[in-house]
Amino acid sequence: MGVLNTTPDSFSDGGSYYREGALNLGLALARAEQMVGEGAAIIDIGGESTRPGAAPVGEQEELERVVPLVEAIVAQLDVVVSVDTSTPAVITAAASAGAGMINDVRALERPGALAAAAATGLPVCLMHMQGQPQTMQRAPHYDDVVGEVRAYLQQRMQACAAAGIARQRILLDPGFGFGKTDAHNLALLRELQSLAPAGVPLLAGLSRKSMIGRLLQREVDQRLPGSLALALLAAQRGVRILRVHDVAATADVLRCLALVEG
Ligand code: 8Y7
Repeated sequence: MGVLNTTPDSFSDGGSYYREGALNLGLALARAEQMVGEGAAIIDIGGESTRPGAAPVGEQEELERVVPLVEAIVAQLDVVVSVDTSTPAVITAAASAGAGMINDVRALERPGALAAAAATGLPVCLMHMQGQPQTMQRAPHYDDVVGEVRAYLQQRMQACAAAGIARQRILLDPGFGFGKTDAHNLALLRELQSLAPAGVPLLAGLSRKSMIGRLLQREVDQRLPGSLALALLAAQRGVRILRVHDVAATADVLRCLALVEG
């Protein structure tokens, strides 16, 4: 899964596709096409920055960022478009525009999101987050991070089942860096295999994250080796979809793994 950030303030590629204050569809589409050529099977589009401390975005602005780009990618490229959103109106509009998956860092907890996602019939990724993006990294605390994340994901799967979202449509994600210290992230990485019930695929986002910055003392443009190492570890521990910025490099790593494992 290649990340295509349409927000002007993303930590890694913020504003790359903006010209004179407006999202440039051609630039964003070219980047999506490049990632598909490098091996991405899914393109994840987000219109609301979820990085720590990010300002919330209005529904109309999120719709205006996301919908035209979903339409353009679906029309031009043979790839599944995932929409990173928590907003019911965006879930509905993205599905109408041809999106193939919903990626919600709030695990469909916003009022109306479960019903909106159920009505689309699309697969959904449920991610764990402690707290809210503005404050989640202030003092994350768990008694048992692995047990609590596993229980939360289980509980959200049950909420989905009650709303009519079948288990076959669900992906789970521990949410690295979302209300977690480095120790929490490392514990979750060690125990990845135990987080999802059998048959429910795991998705993980580790690419360029600040935990790599802190653990290795690397600025955001120096985090590729750390990102690749964690991608490989995650894949070996059963993660089926990796959300990454560096598609070509990650694809090489996964190809090596596949060759060794036969
Ligand atoms: C994740 C994510 C982000 C992640 C899923 C970043 C939108 C922050 N991270 N979605 N989104 N999992 N499912 O560092 O880890 O890219 S945004």
